[in-house]
Amino acid sequence: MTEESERARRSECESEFESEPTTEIDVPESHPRYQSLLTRHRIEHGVEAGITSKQGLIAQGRGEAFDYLLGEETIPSADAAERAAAAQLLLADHPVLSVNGNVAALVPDELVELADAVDAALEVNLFNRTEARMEAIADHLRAHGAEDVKGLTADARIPGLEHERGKVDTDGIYEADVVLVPLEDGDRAEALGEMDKAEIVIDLNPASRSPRVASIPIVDNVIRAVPNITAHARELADADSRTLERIVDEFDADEALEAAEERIRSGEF
Ligand code: PTJ
Repeated sequence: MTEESERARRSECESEFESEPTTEIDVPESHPRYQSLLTRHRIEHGVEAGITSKQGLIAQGRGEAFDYLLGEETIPSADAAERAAAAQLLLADHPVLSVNGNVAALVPDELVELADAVDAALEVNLFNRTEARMEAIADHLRAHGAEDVKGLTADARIPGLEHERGKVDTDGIYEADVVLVPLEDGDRAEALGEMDKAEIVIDLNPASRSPRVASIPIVDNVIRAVPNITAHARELADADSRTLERIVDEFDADEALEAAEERIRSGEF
């Protein structure tokens, strides 16, 4: 396939992706696996549209297994983490939401809404970075209402990170004081921590390195976590900074990770 025909194929898939309601799958909403099938459907379309990497399919499968064991619901410790994340984002001077190929396919509207609620920037940052995917994701976010999408300039590097995730924008992740990182691979989470940034990580696996190094680990599906952080942020919009700081200080990251692991191991819902 020539580069031109590949571009035409992707553009066809992308417009199909935009025009097709993401809830339109061939199973009724009453199906017990409806949410999980809808998520798969979105990821599959993300790959076809050149947004999600093929590795994103594997990551989704890993996530699904943990979500199944968590009961596919936001457990109380995750809700507390989502509230602390909202408070931390509202307190930030320069918050940035990092976007990869999985979250762009799964929660584009919800990311734009969260960015709006906490006045954060959106920055595309990919592990499997190609210019075509960077542009496809930025276009996709704009089609979902994002006004300013960062990540394409890539004029700064995260110190100590050799791979493509180290490429960031100076006025984005590089200068951010708080970064929300949904679905990460670990290395960058550690490197961002070393830059003294407060880091909020969403990952369904509580044993994964990225939630373990996060200031606020959220063990929940991005599909539930992102809109719930927005709901908390809207509810806390008029809170004063002392109240927000108290919410952040009272959150205990180790306790939240232990509670999630306990839920997964015990299987008690
Ligand atoms: O788009 P790119 O190029 O930046 O690549 C993104 C992926 C996700 C492919 C890349 O970061 C990767 O390979 O990640 P890993 O190492 O597979 O880790 C993904 C983590 O996210 C795993 O711990 C999964 O359990 C978790 N996960 C998967 N789906 C979800 C999830 N966590 C929350 N919500 C999900 N829907």
